[in-house]
Amino acid sequence: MASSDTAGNEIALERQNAVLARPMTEMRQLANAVRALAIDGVEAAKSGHPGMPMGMADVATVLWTKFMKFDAADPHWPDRDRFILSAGHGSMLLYALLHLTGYEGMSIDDLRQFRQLGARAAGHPERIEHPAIEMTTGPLGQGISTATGFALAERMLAARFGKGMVDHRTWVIASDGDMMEGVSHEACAIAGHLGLNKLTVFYDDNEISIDGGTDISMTDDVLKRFAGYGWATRRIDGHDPEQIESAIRFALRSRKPTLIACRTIIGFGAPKKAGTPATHGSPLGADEAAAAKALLGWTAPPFTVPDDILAPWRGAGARSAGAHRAWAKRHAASNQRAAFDAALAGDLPPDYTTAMAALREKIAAEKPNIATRQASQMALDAVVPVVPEMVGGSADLTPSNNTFVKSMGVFTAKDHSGRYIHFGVREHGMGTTLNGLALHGGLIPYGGTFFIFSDYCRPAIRLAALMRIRSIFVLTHDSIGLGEDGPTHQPVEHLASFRAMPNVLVLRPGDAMETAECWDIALKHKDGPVLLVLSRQAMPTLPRDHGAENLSARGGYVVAPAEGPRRATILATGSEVALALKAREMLAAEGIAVAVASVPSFELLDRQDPGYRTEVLGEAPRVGVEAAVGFGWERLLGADGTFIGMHGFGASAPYQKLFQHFGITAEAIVAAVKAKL
Ligand SMILES: Cc1ncc(C[n+]2csc(CCOP(=O)(O)OP(=O)(O)O)c2C)c(N)n1
Ligand SMILES: [Mg+2]
Repeated sequence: MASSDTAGNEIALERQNAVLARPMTEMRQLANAVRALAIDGVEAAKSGHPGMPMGMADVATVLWTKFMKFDAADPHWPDRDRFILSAGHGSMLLYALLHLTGYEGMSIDDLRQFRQLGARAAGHPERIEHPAIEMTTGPLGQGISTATGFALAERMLAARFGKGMVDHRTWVIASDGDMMEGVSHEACAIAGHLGLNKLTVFYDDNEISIDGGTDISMTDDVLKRFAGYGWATRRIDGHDPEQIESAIRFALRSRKPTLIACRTIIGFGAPKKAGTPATHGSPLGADEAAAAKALLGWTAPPFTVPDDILAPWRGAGARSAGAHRAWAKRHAASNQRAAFDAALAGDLPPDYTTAMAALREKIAAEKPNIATRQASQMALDAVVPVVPEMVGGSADLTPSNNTFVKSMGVFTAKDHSGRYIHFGVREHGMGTTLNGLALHGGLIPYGGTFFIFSDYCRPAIRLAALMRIRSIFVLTHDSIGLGEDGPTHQPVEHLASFRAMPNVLVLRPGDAMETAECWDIALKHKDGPVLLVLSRQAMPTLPRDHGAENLSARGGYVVAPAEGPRRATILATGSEVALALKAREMLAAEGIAVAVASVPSFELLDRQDPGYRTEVLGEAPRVGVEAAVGFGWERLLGADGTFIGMHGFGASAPYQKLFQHFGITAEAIVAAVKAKL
């Protein structure tokens, strides 16, 4: 802990006394209700983080009672302002605000259940627990960075549907930890570059994190840093309602995103512990809790908000009901109403079905020998023009990821009509922005990078999975098949690691038709992120049924049956399906009949009934082939299966040489099958 702690604490207590010496106002009373509930929730749970809610109560109260546009009666109102508690450890702040403003589903009993099994008031805010929790937060940096996507979504939809339908703001509370996390640098740079002026971040500049004063690890000038990104900045006393108000008015007028650094005292009100890390993540304790309430002038019993304080809070919850009604009238009268509702529902338009069918016919007729990343481009060229909700981008790899469709146009600070985003070399910021776009509603976002750099955006993918949202990741250059760029660029463990992540759909198509099918699956998958894992190198069209059925949607299927009783099954994904087919021919020449199954998705195959699975996997010995590590393949191969793939990192060479070098060849498959007979 920092040696300066005791001195820091004394200074904080002096400041605290100076604030408390000011005459009591209704605004402070309202803020004290937040503080009291935060104290009570954490004391009851005997765990949690009281410091941040107590410190930021004044800022949050001014924002929620005077400025933020929301209607507690309808958390789904599409034109509501979005509020994101990036410092998710301060969850009691959000729960208290939801309760006080009168949202259904956040009663005093819910607050009493804080942090208990099944409680809506979970340890950190979880999107699936309450509709007014815009996103799940807790991993520092994610909230502030996802906010870029929320704010971008608002601009994109306003450009499409007009100000009468879409005109709202994104508000964030972020902490020191949020500022220290790298992803905030990436995403806030994107927000500044794109001039997302309706985004406002309140930085809880309390100079405290867990290990002590922030001076032990942080000398960044946060305001200068944000000014450098193209943000407007202000520094205020976070306990002075007038300064808070004036800073918010400044943000409302700003042509840039705005950072308001709020100097606050963590644990504000606690007579001994205020201003110290002790209030960050532990209950105050009965004595300090009682003393804090006394110091704040709060006399109500625990979990009780006096009527004269609850009434103005409930008034705040209904403050925008008139604006909501006016919006509903405009919405009802709009000739774009049907399109708007369909976009918000996330449904694909009827033209989509036609476009996808035409794409299938084209592939069936042309049987192109192309890389799946190119097949992905074909799919995007076909569907993007008829699905106006689709917005996409790449982390500076557009020509490699094949993610741009000409008719999209590029979104820039000056032109909001574009649907393509140049994220720059910022994979993590891209991931969080995609998540924000998906969370906002009305858009179907995708973003591209090399599969290897999924590592650089993994926390965003994990949060998308946890939140079950529709972010699509286009991940090209999927194996040693990328060749000369070598092992730094060659994923080996990534398929296994994402297959291990709950709620993620990993799709690795093996030809152009499967790629079209995987896009179809991705676009229809509404409840979790999808990873499209695509090759750099070309591969032949598979000799399969090219009818209307999406075979990939079953996760796996028999591409080529055994001619005769099945002696073995070769299972493969992506570029390795072609190798498996070659091995099948070689074996057939020797009179050994084997089936080849393509398995574009382990997860989808897993969901099929046992009868179908047996049809695909067969009862004969199994050989699995994938240019990646075999971890997890035992689920398909069983204890007796043989896996042919990678057993370590790759190398730099032309890719044909690499497949030879690492023994991922038709000959090796033939030998493995024979060894089983
Ligand atoms: C990515 C990530 N790393 C670490 C943590 C654990 N953690 C929770 S809060 C916190 C820092 C607390 O400091 P600050 O962000 O300033 O919050 P305050 O104590 O001021 O409320 C840390 C390291 C986390 N939640 N997320
Ligand atoms: Mg802090």
